[in-house]
Amino acid sequence: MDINVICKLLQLGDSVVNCDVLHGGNINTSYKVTCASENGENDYLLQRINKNVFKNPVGVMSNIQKITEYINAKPKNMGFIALGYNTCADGKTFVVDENGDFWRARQFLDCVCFDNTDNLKVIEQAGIAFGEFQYLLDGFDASVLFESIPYFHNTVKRYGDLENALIFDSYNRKQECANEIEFILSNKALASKLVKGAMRGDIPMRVTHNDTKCNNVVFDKDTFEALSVIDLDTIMPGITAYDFGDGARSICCTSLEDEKDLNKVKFDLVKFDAFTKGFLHHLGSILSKNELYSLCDGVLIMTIELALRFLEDYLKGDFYFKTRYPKQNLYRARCQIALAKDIISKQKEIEEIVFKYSK
Ligand code: GN1
Ligand code: MG
Repeated sequence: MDINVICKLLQLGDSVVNCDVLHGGNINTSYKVTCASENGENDYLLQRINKNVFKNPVGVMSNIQKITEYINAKPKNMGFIALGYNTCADGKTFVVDENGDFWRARQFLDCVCFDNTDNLKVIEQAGIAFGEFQYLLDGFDASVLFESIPYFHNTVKRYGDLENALIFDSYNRKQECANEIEFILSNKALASKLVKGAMRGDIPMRVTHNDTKCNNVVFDKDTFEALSVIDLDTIMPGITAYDFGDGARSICCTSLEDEKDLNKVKFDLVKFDAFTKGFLHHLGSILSKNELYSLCDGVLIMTIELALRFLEDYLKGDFYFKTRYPKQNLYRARCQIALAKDIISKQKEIEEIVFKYSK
């Protein structure tokens, strides 16, 4: 099925005037399409869902629909919106092509996104966006959601997967990563702390975004105020520390995710202060003491988890994350490890900042 037909089925317009590939996410394939109809031209974000990663795209789209309807039905909170997808004539929010690929589209916002930023206002706004998202979902019945990627942040399962990859070493890459493997394996007990706390019931389950990196927030291009969080594919039951930790490791890092000069990779406490202030702005008032402590652990654990995921993907021949050049996953893993080491040296300050902003 060509793009013209897909856009028509998604009711974006009569014809496609322009189509550009967007490079941003590591998972789905995204395009900016301009479609013409009798009302003029409109821009949309058109995406092909990665079916290798999302085995149940219908479940993913159903989760997104439920969540966005729930948030948008609430009295507007700081102008925050949840972005839903366009519907076809049959009411579905996706089209399936002859290859079994799922396509979806939504309005293309005239806004800005950052892979990385030093602007503290933007960072606080990113914290507000992710915190607010979870705050607005407090009370949502998580049992109606599909698990879009089972065991996504389950570090116990992820260590098992890494250990299997090490046994097979199918691409003969193990030796080259000896130091990285050693660091990750030596942190196994610590990295399992959140999952075990959740399993014991010490940390409550909520509805979490689960992919809170910097470029999954969109900002007003003039005021830099957060407009919305995007990339809602991984919304699932989870614990707050996943979102807080993943956001902190992404947003408070001083470098890009595949920086080669590891001396440039640091955890910036000034950025962390701004991010935490935003994240806990409303959410802080509903979190328990255990949850607040878990946030501090989350920063380190989510960093180690992502290092493990990049490394495992490298060992398995780069089948999961999109890569733009050879060894990118290895560089990504090294970068997260350098960040984790810096986070370990700043644990005390991290705790002080979290408790400063908890009410
Ligand atoms: C992926 O799709 P994107 O680029 O926003 C990944 C996240 C990782 C991130 C690292 C579904 O996010 O878990 O933290 O790359 N998403 C999925 O850059 O695996
Ligand atoms: Mg993304």
